[in-house]
Amino acid sequence: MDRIRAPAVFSQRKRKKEMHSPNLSCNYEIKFNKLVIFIMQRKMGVTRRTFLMDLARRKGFRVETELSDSVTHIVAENSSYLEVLDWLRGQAVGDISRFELLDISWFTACMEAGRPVDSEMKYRLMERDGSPSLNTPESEVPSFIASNVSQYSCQRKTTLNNHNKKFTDAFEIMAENYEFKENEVFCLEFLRAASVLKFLPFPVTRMKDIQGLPCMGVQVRDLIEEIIEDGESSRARDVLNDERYKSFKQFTSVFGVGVKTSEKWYRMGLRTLEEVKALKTLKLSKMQKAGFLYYEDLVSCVSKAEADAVSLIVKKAVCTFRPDALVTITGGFRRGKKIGHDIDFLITSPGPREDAELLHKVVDLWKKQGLLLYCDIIESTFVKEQLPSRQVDAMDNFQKCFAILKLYQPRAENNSDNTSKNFDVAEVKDWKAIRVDLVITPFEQYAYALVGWTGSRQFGRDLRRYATHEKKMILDNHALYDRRKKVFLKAGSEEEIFAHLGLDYVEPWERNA
Ligand code: DCT
Ligand code: MG
Repeated sequence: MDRIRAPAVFSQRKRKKEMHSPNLSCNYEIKFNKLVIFIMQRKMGVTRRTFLMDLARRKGFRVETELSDSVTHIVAENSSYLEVLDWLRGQAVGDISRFELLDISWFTACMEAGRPVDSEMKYRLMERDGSPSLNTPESEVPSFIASNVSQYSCQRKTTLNNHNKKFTDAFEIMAENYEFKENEVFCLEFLRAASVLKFLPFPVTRMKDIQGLPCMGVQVRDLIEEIIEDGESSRARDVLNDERYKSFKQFTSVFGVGVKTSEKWYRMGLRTLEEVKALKTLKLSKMQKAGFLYYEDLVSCVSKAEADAVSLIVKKAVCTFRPDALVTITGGFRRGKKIGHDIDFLITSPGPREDAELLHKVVDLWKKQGLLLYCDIIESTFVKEQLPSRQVDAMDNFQKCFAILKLYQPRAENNSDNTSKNFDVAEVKDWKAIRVDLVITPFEQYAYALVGWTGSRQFGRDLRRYATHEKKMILDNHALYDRRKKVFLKAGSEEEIFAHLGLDYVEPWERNA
């Protein structure tokens, strides 16, 4: 329904606009008479479409605002052949076969050339992608159509089977460097590109393989080209050798140290963690002190087996006080990862209100049991009926606890005749410090919290972006708000949330965007 309605709404608005700015469509000389272009607004938006239409007109192309009888070429972005057909059928334009259906990459090539380029196979929207990579396993070819890949990772199913690690690793280094420089735009550009390549069902071996894919900006393409040609990226290598990057990487590896603190330390002339530790006058927060104290344990990743063991500890403690509580492991482990930097848990119990004391009771129990190495409880700041946050990376308002737990590790079986070595055994540290996040959610917000805390971060960002830009809704870890209808949409399961957004359900292990 929306698909059909959107262009009509647009054309009215557009008509009004054109009345006030006549040269937008009329005043350029038409150089190329043989083709008449129509650009679909679907998945493109009004602003970009207006810009592209004007660009083409300035270059002498004939571009129609409406889908008139004279149109010969239809250009679509991020849309598959079937989606375009579906839309066309709703337009009642008669014989559809008279149109050339083309991807935006054809249009871009025309603009670059300053003249119409042949509508070769690679630009045409077809039921099947005509130019799969040579390396593409046969079985995976039919399901992959470049122009079908959505710019939103919540419309892509991304498992942990990454065929393009050498590219995505380089992108993530670049993104991290931009994060350290607090350049969010470039950081996100590389994270989005990494996410698209993680989704590809084949390894990229030539530039043609990325044709038609979203999120492939100039910087990204340069890096891909370099890696294809040289096997690695000199720009990513330069970042790895950069003094500032190296210091920030070390500093932020400490629990409680973020970009702001790293910046401060770097400006003070500090470069390594040894230098930070040696500076006895430096004021550290309670969190950072714990970060240094358990540094070795915390930088070594948490395994799935350790996550399962901690899960038992958490469930046991929570159920001591609330036997009906639901404790769910979220984060990377719920997405099927075998290692993580921490373990994330969501805790809820049926009933109209959450139990604000539960977290305190659990933590006190661990203190008594000698299992709690560090804990910072943040109380809930959620206000009933508050609109979801529009900030894509905003922290949610749940009551939560950032903790470090002591996980006793099964000691390797010693020989039974080892009694004389009791002294040595006592010296051996038989536990590991593990970072644990506990989040308490009211029962009716649980599904939203689960989607948010399952991640990946990129998947969550894109879900929120999709809700805002495609659905006029606002999504956060607490709720989904429909701005048109001015109502909160309730959901008792993750499936219902995807359905509210009009999205196919994506399983947790397919959210590794
Ligand atoms: N998250 C969130 N709000 C926060 C922090 C995190 O919604 N304030 C979401 C994003 C991903 C998920 O929770 C888990 O976060 P992390 O533990 O940082 O990520 P991860 O995917 O579990 O990765 P890792 O294996 O490194 O822990
Ligand atoms: Mg995690």
